[in-house]
Amino acid sequence: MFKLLSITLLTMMISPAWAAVIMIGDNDGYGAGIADNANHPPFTPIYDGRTPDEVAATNGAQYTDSYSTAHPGFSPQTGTTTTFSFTGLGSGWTSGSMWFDMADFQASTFGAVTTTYNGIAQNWSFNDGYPSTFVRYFDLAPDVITSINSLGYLDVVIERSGSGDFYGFDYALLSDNYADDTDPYNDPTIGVGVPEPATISMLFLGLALLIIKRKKLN
Ligand SMILES: [Ca+2]
Ligand SMILES: [Ca+2]
Ligand SMILES: [Ca+2]
Repeated sequence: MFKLLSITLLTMMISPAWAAVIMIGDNDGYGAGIADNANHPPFTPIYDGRTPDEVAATNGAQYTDSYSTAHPGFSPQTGTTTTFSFTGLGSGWTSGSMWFDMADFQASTFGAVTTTYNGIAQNWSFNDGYPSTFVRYFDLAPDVITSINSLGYLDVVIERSGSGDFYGFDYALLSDNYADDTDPYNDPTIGVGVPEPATISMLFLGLALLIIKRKKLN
């Protein structure tokens, strides 16, 4: 019994299951408390509501809470890309889904961005209009799951050489479940997340106590 419990605890500790949700950006309403799935006050042509941490980030959080600063200039910028990098994903993925809290995508008016997940083309021809925020949800296709397992990461690359659209992100989020929440109006970041270090410490403490107890019984 103790062995079983110990194995269970060990499995919980090494399993990526609780790291199932990774969020880039902090969902603070574009740095200005702007609501999801709503009209927002007009952004200035180059809006920058980033915190110093977000400005310094290298995982894509530097592209949140900004509007057109991710792609500087007022016309299509060949070669400028926005990359959200989800790293340390391991190789045990069997399903996955993503959310993007985005603002003001206008593909028909200004041209669609070219977006890839680990180099695999995605259709990002969104027409949410202006001034509109929208939380969008996707299941990941099997080829994307395969690429995560072979690379151990997921790079979402958004390239604007064919688009003059200005847009923004509040966050990008990756889960290792399909259909974790198919309701785009239900904030997926509520009630989920990576456990605090204290939780991990408690698990180690629990395992240690079990081992000690078992030794006493032997
Ligand atoms: Ca939001
Ligand atoms: Ca923020
Ligand atoms: Ca736009």
